[in-house]
Amino acid sequence: MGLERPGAVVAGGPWADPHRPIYHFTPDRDRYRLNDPNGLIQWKGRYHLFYQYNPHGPYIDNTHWGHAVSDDLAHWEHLPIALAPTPNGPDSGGCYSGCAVDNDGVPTVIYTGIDPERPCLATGDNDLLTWRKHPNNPVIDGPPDGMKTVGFRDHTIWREGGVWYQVIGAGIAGVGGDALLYSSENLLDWDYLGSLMAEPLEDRGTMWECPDFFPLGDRHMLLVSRLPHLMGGDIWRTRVRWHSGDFADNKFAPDRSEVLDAGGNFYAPQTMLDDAGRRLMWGWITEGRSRNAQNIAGWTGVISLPRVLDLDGAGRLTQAPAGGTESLRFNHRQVDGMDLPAEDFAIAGLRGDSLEISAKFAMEDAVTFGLRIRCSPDGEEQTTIEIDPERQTLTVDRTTSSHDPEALLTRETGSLEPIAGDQIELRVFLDRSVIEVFANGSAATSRIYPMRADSLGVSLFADGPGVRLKEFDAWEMESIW
Ligand code: DQQ
Repeated sequence: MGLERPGAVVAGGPWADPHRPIYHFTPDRDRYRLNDPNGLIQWKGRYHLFYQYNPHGPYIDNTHWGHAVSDDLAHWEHLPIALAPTPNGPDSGGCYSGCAVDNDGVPTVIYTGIDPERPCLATGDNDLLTWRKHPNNPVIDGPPDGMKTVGFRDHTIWREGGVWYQVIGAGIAGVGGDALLYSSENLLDWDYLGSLMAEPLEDRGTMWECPDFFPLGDRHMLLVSRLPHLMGGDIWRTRVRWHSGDFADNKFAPDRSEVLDAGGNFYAPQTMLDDAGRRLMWGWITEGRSRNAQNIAGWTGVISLPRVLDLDGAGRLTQAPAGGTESLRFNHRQVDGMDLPAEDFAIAGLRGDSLEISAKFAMEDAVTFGLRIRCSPDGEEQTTIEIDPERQTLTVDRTTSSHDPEALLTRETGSLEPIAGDQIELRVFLDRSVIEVFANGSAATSRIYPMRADSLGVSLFADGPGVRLKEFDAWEMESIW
């Protein structure tokens, strides 16, 4: 039984594409590209999501800021485009990534106008529906005097002691990525204060995209989407890293640094503090199929579910789903507690391409175990979420996810911390081609493109005895549209 290539399947437009998620945010268009989340802000109680957007096709060009709003972090209402390039303006080449702040009641965004890359400012009306670009744009003329850059873009802004601070991502030619710190009294006139970093990091890559800098617990956190190489005109993206450390006298001194997401498709995240005091993060879920397949599908890019960031007792950054999507659940399935047999154990009656799965395991022995999803009955296509207690890793293995030769078929591994009592709590959000996995505070985000219409099964597995399934719940998920 076979589906044809996506090109043939999507004849009815992108919503007919079987790989298009139904409960993750994507724009309401026939042809578009979405990438970074931008300008995240809770305004008058509502969550606003802006995002990098080409409303004309699935490729990066003529970048706008799309806009959507949500009350429950699950359902989104599409709003009119917020920013579009102004011909002959400082953003004529595109409105690249940036952030939003509340300037004493005036919603204000700072973004990168290109080309060249320069910070620009716009203010919104009280409903954030129309935006006015400031006549003084760009608000910073260019990189600091004498600094030769390969990149000078993306912004994070906060206010402290009545002063605004801004960090801009940079790539210093021949040196590497950096985060440049500025201050201002009015968001318009900015003074350069030097690198945010107390000491240069060892492995800086070539450019730091989308820096995000914020306090969390008693630490400061810097998220960086680091570009290591430019390959053949295309960008070879690496994983996002988090750094934690102290921030004093305008210098950040990180003493810990780790990969943010263990999967292969999470990039350019941005955070915001919500009214409840939660540090929420959204990221761009990138593609794992060929450009040709994206062009045929007509769309590219997904926004992740929101995640709550925290620090655990050992100072590790933890991520957990922010919630809201519980209202989408239907067709609840449960499996009673049991010792997992040392073989694949298909869960009868549980099938689907849009599911939430929540499972708790207790480990008596260091045996690798986990879950397989989007399984065809004969196992030709399947994706494995694997926990290795000995190596303390979380892996998404998509080497057999699809028999489409153009789909990314890799195995991605990241670190996983055990919790008290050797228990693992797994939450899996499967949304057609999107998988977001949460396990004990670690996260892994990947894309898969099964081609068979019967690749819908779910099974548990253990490589030997010694794993107890304590709880297992699964639901099918409704569309948010
Ligand atoms: N995407 C934006 C840039 C940013 C990059 C352009 C990261 O501002 O550096 O769409 O994905």
